[in-house]
Amino acid sequence: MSTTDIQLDEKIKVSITEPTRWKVILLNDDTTPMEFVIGILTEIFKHSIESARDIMLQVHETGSGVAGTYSFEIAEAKAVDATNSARTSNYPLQIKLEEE
Ligand code: TYC
Repeated sequence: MSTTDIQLDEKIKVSITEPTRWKVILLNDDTTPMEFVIGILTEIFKHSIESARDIMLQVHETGSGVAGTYSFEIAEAKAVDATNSARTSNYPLQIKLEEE
């Protein structure tokens, strides 16, 4: 028995694309308390109190603001967590995902 080495003369083209990132966007409403939104931003989106307050005020004053940017799976999980938390407290907080 003998083994034979075969030389393959092929070029393999590898193309890698970066996975797209998704923005988690908070929308303003008239009911959800400011302190509750700050809590969502610190607990789920891991912002400092100062940064959470800035984002909350941006949403309050302009209608929307970015809580964070993540892979789709993480963005979706955080949006679901935040929405569940709001619904548990009967707040109408709306969140949307937007591709960067
Ligand atoms: N506008 C709300 C209020 O005055 C506060 C608020 C901020 C609500 C951000 C939602 O995503 C939001 N209580």
